[in-house]
Amino acid sequence: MESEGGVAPRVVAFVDLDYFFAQVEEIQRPDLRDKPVVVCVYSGRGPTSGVVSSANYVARSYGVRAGIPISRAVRLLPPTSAFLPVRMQLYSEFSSRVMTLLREYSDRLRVESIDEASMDITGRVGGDYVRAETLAREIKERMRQELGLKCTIGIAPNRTVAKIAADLSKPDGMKVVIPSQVRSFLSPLDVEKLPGVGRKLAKALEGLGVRTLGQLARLQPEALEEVVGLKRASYLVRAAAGNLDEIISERGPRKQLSRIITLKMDTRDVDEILEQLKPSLGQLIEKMREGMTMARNIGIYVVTEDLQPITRQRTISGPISSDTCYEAIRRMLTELVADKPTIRIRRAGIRFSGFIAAGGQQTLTDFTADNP
Ligand code: DCP
Ligand code: CA
Ligand code: CA
Repeated sequence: MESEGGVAPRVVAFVDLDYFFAQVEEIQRPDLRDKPVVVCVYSGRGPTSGVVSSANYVARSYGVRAGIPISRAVRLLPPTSAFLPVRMQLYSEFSSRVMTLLREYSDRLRVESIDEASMDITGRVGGDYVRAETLAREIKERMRQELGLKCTIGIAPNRTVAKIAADLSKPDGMKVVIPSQVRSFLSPLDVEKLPGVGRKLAKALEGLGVRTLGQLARLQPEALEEVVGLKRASYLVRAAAGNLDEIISERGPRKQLSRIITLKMDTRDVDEILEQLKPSLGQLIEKMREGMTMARNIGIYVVTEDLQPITRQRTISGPISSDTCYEAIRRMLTELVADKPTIRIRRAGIRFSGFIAAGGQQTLTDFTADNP
């Protein structure tokens, strides 16, 4: 299949597992299958405090969604519904098996998150979109047979379009967008369908009269410069036109995630430091959620007024929440200033490490969030 330039378009498949955590729970307990199933991150504060992590489609028909408070899900759902605590270890093992299966079909595979992967299958199917569709059917069949999992697959000339195609075809779906149909496929879609365009940006675009990807694609990047900067603007315009040609690069699991700040003044006041670190902690936890990874270790990194670096670390023994992390950081800082009576701290940081690989190569058996 040749395009005008004489360069054969690539063939990219994007695989997203349906209602992943809840689906794995259904596989473990077939009696749950026709009931609302809600997988929850309990904060431990009260019997229903915390948020919903994943809901099966029965639960969604009652208005339950990932991210809503558990207490709200309890009010929305009938009493026969199953509320289950997250079991990251289990999902991580399923994810690994999925990625191993997908790797068999890929020239290159990129693990995007615990339940998503993009695959360059150009060579594998000889650039042929009909063969790509057959391959996708085979993947779906084997996932079902060997793992009991349903998934949705989008196929397109690039990763972004393949992801959008998958997003629009959930659950248990499949959508092939051949190169000549990319523009017409994207054009009528709402700008928010583009990965990375949230409510806020969509509102700003609406202010410029841009609601659809077709309108965005026709914009000069300069018109968006004020809103998002020129670099992001030209990225968005190209993405909306279906012209991004991102290389699907394999990448290993993340090793660490950290943020460091310079304090407003040198201090040894733990509460003051914690107050200033709070936004960084929120950002780090958000990042882990986005990547669907979980850390086993949390550490602090401080630089003293005479520029000495000091680190401390501990293992997180329980589900990660901002409360548990905040407490761990408080304890480490309190011990540190107690150990060093003259210390004054100039910079302070937080570091997460020891990530559970989402579909990666290692198996971790000592992650404790699963244990009640
Ligand atoms: N997840 C979470 N909290 C969120 C969003 C997701 O803990 N706010 C977890 C649970 C999900 C998994 O990540 O099962 C994958 O996220 P998806 O957004 O792909 O959601 P699902 O797989 O649950 O549903 P869908 O069928 O819509 O893909
Ligand atoms: Ca999913
Ligand atoms: Ca997903």
